[in-house]
Amino acid sequence: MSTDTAKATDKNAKTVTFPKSKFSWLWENLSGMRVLFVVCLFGTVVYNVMQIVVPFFSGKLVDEFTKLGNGGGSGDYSVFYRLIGAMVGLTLLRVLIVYLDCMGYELCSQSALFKIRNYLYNKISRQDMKFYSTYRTGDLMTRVTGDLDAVRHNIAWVIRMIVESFVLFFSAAIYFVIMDPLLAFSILIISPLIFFIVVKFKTSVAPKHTLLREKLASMNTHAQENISGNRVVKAFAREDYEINKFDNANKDFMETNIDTQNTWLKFYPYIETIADLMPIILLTVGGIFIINGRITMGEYISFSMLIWAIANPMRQLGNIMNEFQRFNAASNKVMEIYYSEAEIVDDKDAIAHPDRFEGKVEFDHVSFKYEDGNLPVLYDISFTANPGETVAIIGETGCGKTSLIQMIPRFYEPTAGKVLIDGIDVSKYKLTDLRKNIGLATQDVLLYSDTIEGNIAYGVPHLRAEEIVKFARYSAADEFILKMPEGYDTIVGERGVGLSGGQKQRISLARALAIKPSILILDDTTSAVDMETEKHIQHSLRDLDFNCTKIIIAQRISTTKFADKILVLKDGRIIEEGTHEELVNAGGYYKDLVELQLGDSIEALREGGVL
Ligand code: DUT
Ligand code: MG
Repeated sequence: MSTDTAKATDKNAKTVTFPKSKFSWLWENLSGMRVLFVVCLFGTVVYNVMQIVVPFFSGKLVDEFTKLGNGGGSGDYSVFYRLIGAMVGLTLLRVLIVYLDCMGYELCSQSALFKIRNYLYNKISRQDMKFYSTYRTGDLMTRVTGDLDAVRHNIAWVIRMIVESFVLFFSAAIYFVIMDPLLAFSILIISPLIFFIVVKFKTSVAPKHTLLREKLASMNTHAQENISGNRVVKAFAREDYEINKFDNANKDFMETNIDTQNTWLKFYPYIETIADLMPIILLTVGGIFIINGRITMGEYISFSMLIWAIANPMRQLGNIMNEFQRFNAASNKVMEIYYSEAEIVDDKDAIAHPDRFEGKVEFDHVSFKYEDGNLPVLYDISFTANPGETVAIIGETGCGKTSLIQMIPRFYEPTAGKVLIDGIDVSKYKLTDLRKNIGLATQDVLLYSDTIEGNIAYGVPHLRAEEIVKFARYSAADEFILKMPEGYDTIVGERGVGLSGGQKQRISLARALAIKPSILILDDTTSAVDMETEKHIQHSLRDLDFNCTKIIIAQRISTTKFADKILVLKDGRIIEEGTHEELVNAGGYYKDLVELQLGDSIEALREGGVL
């Protein structure tokens, strides 16, 4: 990790570079709490130095006690009591400092957690389509929960432990050196060995933490996909398969967890042996020094009471290193999102357009290819939808219809050519102004776990009740909504569970209409409604009480029939363009489609005994 940039290597060995090192990133997010954090660090130094002082007093106490015991010749009871008082006082003060210190760290870490989590959520919400097709939901959820908690833990515990270990070790070492350099030297000479072992441990455990983090994300993704896709699971009676899949992911995670924790066990015996050697050296060398009269009994007791302050930080190093590597792996994941930038953003001098658009939509030689796709999806598309016109797009599945309309609100950008609204390239408008003017009913409907009213008014939160009803009528939804137990106040379940496909489509249409868009885009929005309802919707769309250009993707001739212009798309190219009559007369793909669909209807009527 360099000082100004931090590099992270993910499982695909792709190196991600962040603009800041991990610690300056943490520092940035401790804003408002920095003074408290520094005070806490200082507190950690203080209470650990105090730990060293207690054995010092104990040593003095023993020496005083010995003098008193030897007939009290040179001993002084007042010194003795003062020493006891100082020890008790110091211990109580230390406990108080530790208590306040822990609270301080907790406060700092929670504040940073809150800040980063909000920032991440904001970042994720403002990302573009490419981001959402790159990251899986379960993985993103892991980043804002588990990973972020490892970051919090680093502030609240790991940093404290690092400071604690260093302060304890070095203050005890300094104390030892001052008391008796030779004895200190004979004990400390073996300590560098521990650092070698810990560095080796770090190298071996770091990739395991990265792997562990991946396994956790994978397990969460399994769970999330299984829960949100439960209807499919049930439909195919694949519960056992899904349970098994999760079981494997869970087992995989557990095994990686055990393996990671066991890594320390390989190093632990060496550390423990070295740490245990220290009291033995003290006993031997110290014993000889007492006999020689080089040190007093009290000094020996101070040494032996302090030997833990040298040995324990060494034992702790493994634990700290483990937690630090966990933080390392987790923070890479968090920082990746934290520093991610949406590619589709406002231009430097984006045009503000708070008012309605006239509604002229032009495609000017637009070609498009998904970044991860091999072949272009759209080739040289040019057409114009004039204000108030209805343009219908029809074509076989996978021919590029959805991809085409997604370029109007700039969900994706053309690889060549331009999309213009009112003569201006869509990339020049401010994104919010552009999107607020476009009403979109997507192909796969997503409703929120909210009331029907709340769902319809999603784009205009303070929409009046009668307006909501009006838009529901436009989309032929009013009737079935009124039949529901609580009418417009009925809460729809997650993703609209509890409604039929056609009902969901109609609410989604009402939601798109409610913003009174200057451009309305409907992506197969009436595919699941019956012919009669569709007719009603077509009728309403022609008689909207606001001006609106409509771009309608449809599979049915009944929908395209009244359009001002029909575009027939095939393999990403416009192969036919014109009105219903023109295209029928032209005798191409569209005419075949008309015959096919009418043929089907006639067939259906025959079968029904009507003909
Ligand atoms: N495609 C991608 N990545 C995506 C979405 C689609 O590579 O994220 C491909 C699949 C398909 C082509 O682009 O081969 C066109 O897809 P689109 O969704 O535009 O097709 P459609 O005309 O809307 O099909 P449907 O009628 O099934 O909705
Ligand atoms: Mg589509």
